[in-house]
This record gives sequence, C-alpha cells and structure tokens, in this order.
Amino acid sequence: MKKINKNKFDSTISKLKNIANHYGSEALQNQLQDLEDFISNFNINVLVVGPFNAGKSSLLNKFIGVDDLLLEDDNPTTALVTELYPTNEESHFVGVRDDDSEVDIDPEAKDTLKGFKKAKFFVNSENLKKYADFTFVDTPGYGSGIEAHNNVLKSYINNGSAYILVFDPEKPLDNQDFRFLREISQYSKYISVIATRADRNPNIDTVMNHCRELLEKKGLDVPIFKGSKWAENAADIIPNAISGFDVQEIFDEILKKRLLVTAGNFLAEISIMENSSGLNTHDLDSKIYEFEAAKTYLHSYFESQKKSLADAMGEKAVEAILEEVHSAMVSQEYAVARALMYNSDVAAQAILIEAIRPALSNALKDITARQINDMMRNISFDGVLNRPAATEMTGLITNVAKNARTYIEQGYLQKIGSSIDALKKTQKKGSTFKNVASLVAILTDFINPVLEAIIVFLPDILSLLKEALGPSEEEKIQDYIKAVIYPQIQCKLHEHLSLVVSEQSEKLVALLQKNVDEQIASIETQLKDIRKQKDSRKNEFKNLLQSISNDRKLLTDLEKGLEA
Ligand SMILES: Nc1nc2c(ncn2[C@@H]2O[C@H](COP(=O)(O)OP(=O)(O)OP(=O)(O)O)[C@@H](O)[C@H]2O)c(=O)[nH]1
Ligand SMILES: [Mg+2]
Repeated sequence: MKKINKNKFDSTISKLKNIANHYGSEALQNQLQDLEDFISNFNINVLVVGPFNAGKSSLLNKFIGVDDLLLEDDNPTTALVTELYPTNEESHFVGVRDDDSEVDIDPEAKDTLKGFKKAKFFVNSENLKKYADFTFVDTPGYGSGIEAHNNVLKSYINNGSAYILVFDPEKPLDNQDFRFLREISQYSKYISVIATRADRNPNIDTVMNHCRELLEKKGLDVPIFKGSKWAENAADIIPNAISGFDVQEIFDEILKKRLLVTAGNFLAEISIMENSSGLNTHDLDSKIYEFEAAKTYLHSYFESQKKSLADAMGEKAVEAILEEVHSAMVSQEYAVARALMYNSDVAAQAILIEAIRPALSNALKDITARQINDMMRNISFDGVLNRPAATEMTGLITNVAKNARTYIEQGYLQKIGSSIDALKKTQKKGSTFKNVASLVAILTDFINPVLEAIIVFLPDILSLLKEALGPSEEEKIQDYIKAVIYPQIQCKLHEHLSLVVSEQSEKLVALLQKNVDEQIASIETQLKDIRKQKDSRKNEFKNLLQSISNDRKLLTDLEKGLEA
C-alpha cells in the first residue's frame, strides 16, 4: 500500500513561515499552526454511502474482519456516523458529543448509541492497519423516510475526501441515487460504486452494464464494482473499490486547496497590518516641542532673575547680617565686660568671636535660603508647556534648590570648615551633592575672611577700652562696650561685609546659572534621544511597507504556483 508523502509541500510551508517571521503577528502564527495540525492529522476520509439496507455495514464488517462490529439488519439500521480507526490494543468504542467531547462506550451498548453526533470505533483489524491512510466511515442509508437518519447523513456528508456508494442491484441506480452522486461529486472526484448482494442476483452483470451506461450518460466518470458479503473475497471488495484512489494525488489536491486558503488568509492579514500601521510620530513631536519650549523658558527666566538675586544679596543683606551680629554681641555684653575687668583680652576676644561666628552664619543661612526659595518658587512652566509636563519640569528644577535649602537649614553652615568633609562623608557623589557642596563652599569663602578680619581688628578695638578706663568699674565698662566697642565692630564689619557680599552674590548667581545650564544640557540630551527615536520609527515604518510589498508578491506568486 502506497503511503502518503506529507512532506511534499515543505518548501511552500517554509516560505509561509519566513513571511510570518517578518511580523510579530499572532494571527499568522495561528494560521501556520492550524496548517501544521491539518497536515499531521490528515487522513483520507472514505465515506461508505448509499440507500438504506444496501449492505454498507455488512461490507465494512467483512473488510474489517469482525462480523458483528457494525449492526446489520433488514430494516433501516445504521443511525449514527461511525468512523473506523485501527488500534493495536483491544477494540474500544467512543461516542462524540455535539461539543466534540468524547466518552468511552460500553461494547454492549455500541449498537444502540443515542445522543451523540458520531461514534469512533477503534478496532484491532489488519485491514484497517494496512489502509491506515484512510479512515473508513459507515453512514446511515438514505431513502428510508427516517428523518433522523437523513439529518445525520446530511450534516456529515461533506466530510469525505472519497466516497464509496453501495447499492442493491435489485434496486438499480435511480434518480435519487444520481442526485446523491451529484452532491458528493462536489466534495470529491474520488468516487466508486459497488453493487452488492451479487449472490442473490443472477442478472448482476446486466444490471451493472445498465448502471454503467447510465453513469456515463449522466457524465459521471465513476468505476463500478460488484460483490457479496458471502463471497470468499468479501474482505477485498472495499480494497478493490479504492484501488483507483491515488492517495498522494488526493493529499496533494486537498493540501493545495488548504495552502491556497492559508496564502489568502496571509494576504488578508498583511493588508490589515498595512492599513493599521500608518506612521505616527505625534507623541514624539509633541515631546520635542515641549522640551524645546522648556529650554527657551529656562534660559530667559534665569536671565531675568539674575539681577533681582544680586539686588537681594546687596546692601539689604549686609544690614540684616549686621543686625544679627549686633544682637549676638549684646547677649554676650556681661561676659565680655567680666573678661575685660579681669584683664583677659584674649578671653573677651574669644567670647565675641564665638558669638559673631554663628550669628554670621545664621544670618547668611536665612538670606541665602530665602533667595533660593524665592527664585525657585517663581518658576512656572504653565502656559509654556502642557500641564503635566510643566509640573514635571518645575519639579526637576526646584529639586536642586530644595536639596540645597535642606542642607543649609540642617545647619551645615554652622560647622563651617568641616561642612564639605561632612557632606562628602554622608553624600554620594551626584549632581545634588556637587551643587550643595559648592553652595557651602561659597558661603564658607564668605564667612571666613570676615572672621579673619575681626580677629585682626578686635585687639585694637579692645585696647581702646583699656586706655579709657581702669579696672573694676564694671558698669562703666559695660556702657563703654555698648557705646564705643560694638559700634566700632559694626562699622568695621560693615566695610568688610559690603566688600565681599557683592562678590559672593555673583558666585551664588553663577552657581544657580550652572544648575540651569546643567538642566538645559540634560534637556538637550533627551531631545537628541527623542529625535533618534523618531528617525528609527520612520525607518521601521519604511521597512514594514517594503516587507509588506515583498511578501505580497511572494504570496501571489505562491498562489499562482499552487493553482498551476
Ligand atoms: N444475501 C446477502 N445479504 C446481504 C448482503 N449484504 C447485506 N446483506 C443483508 O442485507 C441487510 C442489510 O444489510 P446492512 O449491512 O445492514 O445494510 P446497510 O446498508 O448498512 O443498511 P442501513 O444501515 O440501514 O443503511 C442485512 O440483513 C444483511 O445481512 C449480501 O451481500 N448478500
Ligand atoms: Mg448500516
């Protein structure tokens, strides 16, 4: 028995696979999977059909070699489509429900099955194994007037890849049979006719000739065989009837049709992808617009803010610092007076410096924090950018200022000198750290020279006191400190502060400007990245269109090849 070569269309299938791989389409992969399942499950369904009581079930029983496998009777008998499969194990029977679920059937009940769409009989039969490329199917006969039998046959009839029509020569082929033959010839050209019960009909050859002529006349090119279930060669009647069915030819024909369907589905799927693909860079374009606008805004905002920052750090700042220093000194008035009374200039100096140092740094802390705060608070991208982007951008910019402020407020400036080291120890090196460290450094630079100046001029100022008064006049000393020494210190401090404050405010502006520049640079990096994304999206789209057009050509060529 010739076997089907199922690999014959492998090159066509691998072309389809290549095409499917060009797209991440689940639909195409499913099509391929269905096709592969179809091929691996492929069998030639041979439907044994004919009028009721013709002897269909009897012929199949003989072929299979089990006499009571399918019920035979003089009445309309077969009620269920029964597919016959070979097995190496003991025979067993399965009922298939409408929803395709399957149940095992008790062998005793196999002849009276009810409530199933069809039955599957697995039989340990040499002939079934020998003709394993075929699945033989027993069907209910037509013309019995039993509606249920007709319906079962009707709903299954188009499942055949080949047909054997069995008739009783005592009722030669009539119009009903020809109508039936015409219907099945739509589904397959592989049809044979068997006149059975030859043992009972001495005129069998005349009947066969008559039927042969009729078939020819009706344009049906169908071979006709005869046989009897009682003949010795009864098991060979079906093999004879299918001997003209070329299994490879049947497979090729069916598979070509199936491949054409798959190619058609591929073309449809590719068209859908083409229609829904469209190049859309709207999201990227609006991002580009947003970033460009943010860049411009940041730039002009800081230009306009520089001057007001410098102003705020000018004379007004000096006054505020001096006020802080003054009240710090006043609070140490008594201690200073006592030190001087006991002739300890060094102690008096130390007390004053230790009072002035935190006052200076506190005042600076307040002013700086307030300035940075004001500046950052007024940043608003609203109106320049859409709302979510504006919030995000404002957050990005003010973050640096917020961090700087936190460090100032946490008192790093009071540990001036060691502040940067302390920061280095506690902070990872990042952009925030760098900014905060620079800020602390600027303020350190600011305070230290002022303190150094005090250390230089303080002894001279204090020695004024010694020249003016003798010891033990505590109240007088205190008055003198208040009236002469403190104003002198304030005066000297004013000179120094005015000198450094403008310089320091420039440094502060420069630091903030550096911050802004960094933000602009980061915006530019992101812009570059977005533009790159836009280019690659354009390219991808171009490639998709190209591959759609290539694959469409491949598929239509493949269709032509299959149709030829
Ligand atoms: N003498 C003789 N009787 C046969 C032959 N083939 C079948 N019969 C008898 O004819 C009757 C009908 O046979 P079945 O095999 O049930 O016929 P069927 O075509 O399956 O009938 P339905 O299932 O009703 O469509 C039974 O009583 C069989 O024994 C045959 O070749 N010679
Ligand atoms: Mg039957």
